[in-house]
Amino acid sequence: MKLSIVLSTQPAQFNAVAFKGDLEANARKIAGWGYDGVELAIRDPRLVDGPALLDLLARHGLAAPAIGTGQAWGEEGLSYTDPDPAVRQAAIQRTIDHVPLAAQAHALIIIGLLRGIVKPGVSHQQAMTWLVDALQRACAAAHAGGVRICLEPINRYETTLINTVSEGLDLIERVGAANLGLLVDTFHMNIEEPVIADSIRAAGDQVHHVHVADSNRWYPGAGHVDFAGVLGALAVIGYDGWVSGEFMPRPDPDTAARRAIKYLRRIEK
Ligand code: LER
Ligand code: MN
Repeated sequence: MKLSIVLSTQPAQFNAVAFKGDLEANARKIAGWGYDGVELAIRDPRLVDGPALLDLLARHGLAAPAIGTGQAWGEEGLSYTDPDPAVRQAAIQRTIDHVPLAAQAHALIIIGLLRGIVKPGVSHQQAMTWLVDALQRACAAAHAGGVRICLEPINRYETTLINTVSEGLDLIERVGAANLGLLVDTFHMNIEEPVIADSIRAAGDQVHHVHVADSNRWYPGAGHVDFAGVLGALAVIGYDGWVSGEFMPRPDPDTAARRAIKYLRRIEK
């Protein structure tokens, strides 16, 4: 199992990111604990020196399998489903801006909360139409760079647009882009899926990336998610992608990261 953990390239409000701040120090620690890579959380790729960042990670033997985009929603309010067309366009453009670094890093681009929420005065149907259109345009741009995009079902308390794996699979079909897949996150699945392992098996080869956090969004092993069942289902579908830790920095970032990898390495056997 290739294990990564979320690393933000800048300060961020999102609470399930354990590592932000000094990149060099964080990369050294993360590599030292045995992680194979980092999932980069990047608000605006135009503000990041991509080659220098990848060079820094390479010096620590770390891959960058995915780029998270949610900070553009959390910090700037960009989304695919905002009633203002300029905001929707900016969200699509922001996704396209991630493509060069994603191509260089061989990373997936994650669409989590950048899809947005159903804003007051907008129907769910209208928001879905905007979402499909945005994903089609983003996927076309990513395809030109050989990059895949993955859409993350997110629990009902954060958005009402695509909460479940089944809704995610329907959306992928509607978008019709070969480079669009799913990111499954065990925290969201614990809230929305009847049986997490069954949903992973149902998604099959559409699972392109995995986020792990326990039921309480602490590190795996701190709650009641059946991670042996999750890893078993990933093995059944022949998943050979990355498993990425996205959990709260509790009791502190270093302890959470160390306990997560220790636990996951123990149960993968
Ligand atoms: C992001 O990966 C996530 O899981 C969401 O809760 C917030 O974007
Ligand atoms: Mn997630």
